[in-house]
Amino acid sequence: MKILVINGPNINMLGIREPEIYGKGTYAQLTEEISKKADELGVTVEFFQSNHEGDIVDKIQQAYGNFDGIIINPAAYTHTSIAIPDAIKAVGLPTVEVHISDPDIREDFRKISYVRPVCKATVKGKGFAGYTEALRILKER
Ligand code: CA2
Repeated sequence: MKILVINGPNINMLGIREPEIYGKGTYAQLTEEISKKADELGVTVEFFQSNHEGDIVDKIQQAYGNFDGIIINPAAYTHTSIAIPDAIKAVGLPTVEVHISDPDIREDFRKISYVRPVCKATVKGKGFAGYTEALRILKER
């Protein structure tokens, strides 16, 4: 089973600021943690992080026929992008939305997720562990 793990804008800056919201871990530590869990579950993972909406759309399209599922934290694009959920719908791959924090208990503008309706599940507010939970969800399907 091959899973594509996509992270959106500024996730590469984790650990540098706002540790009270996102924790102290860096993006490198995040990918390490996910890789370990993936090995345990016998799942192959590939990581992609971009600050550019169109690049994320391209990557989702390229996943068609090459991956069995997608884990995505679209970061700020969660609350603004229509192109990302359209791409997820277009490829038809089972997708789990992950957020490190819980956007629903933060500013009002974070309460809208355009991605949520096209995802099999949303895991939020569980820190880095949310990604490993998403792996389990996709594995169990
Ligand atoms: O909680 C999440 O995972 C978010 O997707 C993170 C996004 C935010 O825009 C979403 O509303 C919720 C932000 C990504 C990282 O932003 C940083 C901000 C300061 C320092 C480092 C990273």
